[in-house]
Amino acid sequence: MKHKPELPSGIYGITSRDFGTSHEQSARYLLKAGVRIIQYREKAASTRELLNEAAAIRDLCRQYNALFIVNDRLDIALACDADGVHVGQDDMPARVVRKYLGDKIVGVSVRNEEEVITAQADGADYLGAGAVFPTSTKQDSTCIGLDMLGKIARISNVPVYAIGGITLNNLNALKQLNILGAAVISAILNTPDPENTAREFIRIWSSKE
Ligand code: TZP
Ligand code: MG
Repeated sequence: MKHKPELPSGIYGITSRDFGTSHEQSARYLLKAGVRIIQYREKAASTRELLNEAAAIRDLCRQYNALFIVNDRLDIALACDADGVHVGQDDMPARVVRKYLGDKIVGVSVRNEEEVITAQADGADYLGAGAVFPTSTKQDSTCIGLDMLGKIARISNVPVYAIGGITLNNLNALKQLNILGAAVISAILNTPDPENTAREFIRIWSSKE
């Protein structure tokens, strides 16, 4: 059996085409900056387009020795041999994803303690907890706040990445909690120089304070 890769701490990069870069270009910026885990998140493209883009980003991730996760779509992840899949509470249940993914990585979005317990029982390897702060990137997200993020991090047996509204200004507040890292979209990609912004996120995450 292949050894399951270790999840990296720090910044979890998510691609988007909503901010003037393609998915592939967003991945390139993130990888060049040093981000070690990338999620391809696209809600509107055709299956063919998803597969082509996913395969291109998978190649990039391999080049940079980074993990590659596909959002929502088990079939795309399997077809392009991604490292894993990330599912939310309305997606394919994590226990079903686990069945088909074998020992690849399964990530699950959670908003409260009950969802943590279920995700763990379903075989999640990590949790994405949020939205921690208000965000316009995911319109239907519930804002859970720092207290709930802290509770989730305390009870979880698997690593937790915080997500939602995370910026260079609030990143430090997250570091005191027992989380593995922070997933970021707009505060990196919606800036004039995403690569340098991603570098700054990594710098702040890694700094002692
Ligand atoms: N899940 C919860 S909030 C969110 C997702 C995918 C969006 C995060 O985007 P941003 O721009 O970093 O707030
Ligand atoms: Mg989803």
